[in-house]
Amino acid sequence: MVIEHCIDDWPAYTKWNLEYIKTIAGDKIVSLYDDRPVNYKDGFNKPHATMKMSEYIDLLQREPTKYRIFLWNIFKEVPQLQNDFSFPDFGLRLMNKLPMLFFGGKDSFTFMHYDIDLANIFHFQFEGKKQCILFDQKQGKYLYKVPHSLITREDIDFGNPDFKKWPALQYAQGYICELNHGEVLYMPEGYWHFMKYITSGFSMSLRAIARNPRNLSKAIYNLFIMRNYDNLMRKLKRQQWIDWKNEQAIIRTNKKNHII
Ligand SMILES: O=C(O)CCC(=O)C(=O)O
Ligand SMILES: [Fe+2]
Repeated sequence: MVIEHCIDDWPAYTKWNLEYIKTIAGDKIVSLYDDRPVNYKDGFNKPHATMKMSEYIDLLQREPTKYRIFLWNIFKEVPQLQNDFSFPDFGLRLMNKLPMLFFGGKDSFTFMHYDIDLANIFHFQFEGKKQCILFDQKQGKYLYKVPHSLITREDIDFGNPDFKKWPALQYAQGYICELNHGEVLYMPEGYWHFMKYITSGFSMSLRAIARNPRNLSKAIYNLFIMRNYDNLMRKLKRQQWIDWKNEQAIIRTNKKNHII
């Protein structure tokens, strides 16, 4: 699932690093996520802080930080960056309006999740190194997934899982890889993914719409119903709703796997 040497001819392959992004987009204000647990006061997948991009890059270069940029469509703000890469022909129709950048500090991680639109994702690594752990959809029943969400229990450390605390995890069969400069990770539609930044760095995702009709209908459900329902319940039931979902993650996983 890791493709090598596929972007060696892109200008971005040699040009794009943190220093370059700082010179070209340093004055932009960016939204940042950290690893705090979901709180009812936040909307569905909402950021936790903002910073000037130049300050954020200084931080990334200076010290480990939990702050990440998740899904930044930088190309809307700095369109000339689009000249540095092309949309490769992977046999899937890539959505060219939605190239997204992801940044993170050393030791930060992106929680285990699948993408709301169950897209096919091509994840291009520019600066830094990250560890990626992937599971197909069928493994979902072992992962303590939180109902009405796209994530698993946030207190599971997928980089070093505690099988005593989370026994169902030992049945999950997944993939693990390290992604380096210039490499591309292909994540088939609906795959669960967890990413840990081994060093600070950044990457870009290109996506192609789900082709399996079941995945496509799930995407439509997630985008138009699940997300709104979850937001509504946060307003009505507050932290109780979040706590109930987290409890259900355990109850349902145990039940499915006959764990008492
Ligand atoms: O790189 C990351 O932090 C997360 C990437 C991701 O979730 C994605 O490409 O869909
Ligand atoms: Fe993702």
